[in-house]
Order: sequence, then structure tokens, then C-alpha cells
Amino acid sequence: MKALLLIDIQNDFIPGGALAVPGGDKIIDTVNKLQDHFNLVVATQDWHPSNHKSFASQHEGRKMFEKIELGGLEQVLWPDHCVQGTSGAAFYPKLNMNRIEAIFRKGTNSAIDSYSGFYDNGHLKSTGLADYLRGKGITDVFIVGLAGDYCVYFSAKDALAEGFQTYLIEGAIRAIDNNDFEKAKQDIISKGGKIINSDEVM
Ligand code: VGL
Ligand code: ZN
Repeated sequence: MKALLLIDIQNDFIPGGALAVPGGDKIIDTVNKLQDHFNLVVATQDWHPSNHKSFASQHEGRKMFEKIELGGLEQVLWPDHCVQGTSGAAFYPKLNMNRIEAIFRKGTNSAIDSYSGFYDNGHLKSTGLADYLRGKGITDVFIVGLAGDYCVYFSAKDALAEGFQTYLIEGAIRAIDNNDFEKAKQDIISKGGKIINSDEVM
């Protein structure tokens, strides 16, 4: 059984948003078409309190995209984004939501970032996504969305570690930094994941 996992297709990650991913809007048509080819469609939603520690605004004298240490982990400082209840945190209106059976919110603890849809960055707390997928009989997880070098990448690593056959659908993913995404894809391949094109599943 195959699931399509839609990562963070939210206004703030679309051009014009607070943490825009270049070309983020270009994946939507493909993502909408892909959905009919899966047994299950699930989405994640980045959902931060306004004082989230991943925001540069919470660290006096620090700039956006600087790296700091946060709770023993390296942390990129982001512009304020996906604040709970704001329009930036809402799903992009052109995304077809009808087939989404469940939405897993993440990044709700102000003290720790959470790129993956499965766990926070410290692997301290599960979102329940892995057990949810197993409960639905899912063996294969196909990942699309934003951003390829962060939440898509971390979700793929966790999906592999949880024992799912894991695929990234190129063309339905965009990254903040394309060099970082190239490295991420190599890492996913080295861990047993596959990079495919959307026409291989449609
Ligand atoms: C993301 C940075 C911060 C993502 C979320 O969805 O890739 N990136 N929060
Ligand atoms: Zn975030």
C-alpha cells in the first residue's frame, strides 16, 4: 500500500510568503495530479507558536539564516513563518485538499524545531505519523512538497529509519538551496531511498 506525503505546502513557503522556496508554486499542478494514484494522501503542516526558538526574531543580535546552537542541536535561524492561525500557515489555496485523510502538525513546541513529519529534530517526540501509516497498511511512502533540503529531506530520512520504502518525487519538490538538496538526495539514496519522476507513478 502506497501513501503520498505532502510536506508543508503552505503559503509561507510559496513565493510571496515569509520563507519562500523558489519555484514552490510550480509543484502544485503535479502534486494535485499525483494524488489520485495513491491509496492514501497525508499532509504535514508547519505550525509554530509566535515565540518559536527557530525564529531569528527571538534571538537578540542574531540575523536570519545564521546558524546557532539550540538545545545541543545546530539550528538555522528562520524568518518568522507558519505562525499558528495566520494566513502564512494555511495550506496554499491551489492545493487540492479533498483527498487528504489526515494532517500532522509539527513545530508546535517553541523550544525545538521539527523539520520531519515524523519526529522533532531531537527525536524526542513522535507525531504519530509512522504508526498511523502502519495502521493503514502502508509499506511505501512517496514524498513531495517543500522544502527539499529541510522538511522533505528530514521526513525521508525518518521514513527510511521507520522501515518504509521511501521515494522522493522529483519535480514535485523544490528546495531553498539546490546544492543542499543535491547532497540530501545522495544521502537518501545511500540510505536505500529512491529518487523518481512523477511519470513513474502516474
Ligand atoms: C521548513 C524551515 C523551517 C520546511 C520548515 O518546511 O522545509 N524549513 N521550517
Ligand atoms: Zn518551520
